[in-house]
Amino acid sequence: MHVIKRPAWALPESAATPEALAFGIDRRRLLAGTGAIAATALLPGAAAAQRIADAPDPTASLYPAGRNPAFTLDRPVTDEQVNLNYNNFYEFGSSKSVARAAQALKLRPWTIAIDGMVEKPFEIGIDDLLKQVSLEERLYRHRCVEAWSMAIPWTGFPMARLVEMAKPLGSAKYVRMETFKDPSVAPGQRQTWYPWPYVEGLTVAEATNDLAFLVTGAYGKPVAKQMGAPLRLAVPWKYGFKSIKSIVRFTFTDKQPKSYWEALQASEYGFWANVNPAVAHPRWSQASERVLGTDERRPTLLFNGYAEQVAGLYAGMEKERLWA
Ligand SMILES: Nc1nc2c(c(=O)[nH]1)N[C@H]1C(S)=C(S)[C@@H](COP(=O)(O)O)O[C@H]1N2
Ligand SMILES: [Mo]
Repeated sequence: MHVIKRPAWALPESAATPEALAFGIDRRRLLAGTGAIAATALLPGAAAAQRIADAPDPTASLYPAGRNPAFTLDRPVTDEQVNLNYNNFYEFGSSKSVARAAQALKLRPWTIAIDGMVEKPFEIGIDDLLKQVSLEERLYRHRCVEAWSMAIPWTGFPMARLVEMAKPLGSAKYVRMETFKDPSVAPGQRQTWYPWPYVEGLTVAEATNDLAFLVTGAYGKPVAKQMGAPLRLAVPWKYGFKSIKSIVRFTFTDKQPKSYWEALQASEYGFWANVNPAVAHPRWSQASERVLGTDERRPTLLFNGYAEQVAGLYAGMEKERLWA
């Protein structure tokens, strides 16, 4: 048998995946990278999905938006092709190769409900929402709990702006967010043992922190379906699973929301899920990360390098389970 000696952090990728919980993954396709994707994109199914789902995007002229220079990176932006072809989006399958399946998602009409403990619940279409906010580009790091990372030029608007529009009551402490649910377009949602729809949550204090960003675009254009179009979250100081995709509902509540991964495996995934290299996941170290699109492995930083902006949110909470 061929045995490779590795340093302790160099776990086989299969050990470091939440989906390794119970389900098989097609690692070969994942590792084959963009070449394999280019080949699969030629399959007739992909072309058909494109034709059915794609009307011209009415917001295309909003891109590229000006870059906010306050958000800088300590590493190069990840190649767009890497980001477009290596995705976590369980609605479309549990492998990283969901780009093609995700093209079946229909982006218009796209209605977002804002409800719960707010002055007056309402619904708003994505295009009307976009008329009420101003878009900017921010360079953010992204650290998946599986110990890989990327750096992305997101376009969007501060989540604080949405909270302001929602007018939450003083008693609302959390924002619960929900992804669309439509098993007719999302084959993963036909797997009824998963707790659909995908749910995530933040405290209102976290949601109004300047770093919490609602994403509508990436790489200078509307965000791709497989990356969570038409509206996703980016909370870069938390593990990637907090950054919920394709959001249709924001509910203000005084009850801590139970997120999708927590519902599946509470012993491994909690509510706070802040990045901390010193606290290992029960099945692997979080000390370092594999930088996608490179051969590099980097040490992971506390709060993914954003401690200065967010550490204050957790003052006096030492007894809470702050790290996933
Ligand atoms: N609705 C939904 N949102 C989701 C997920 C998902 O499976 N479904 N996966 C999460 C995880 S684990 C990560 S790492 C990021 C991946 O985003 P990306 O594919 O754009 O890199 O999306 C997050 N948001
Ligand atoms: Mo993730």
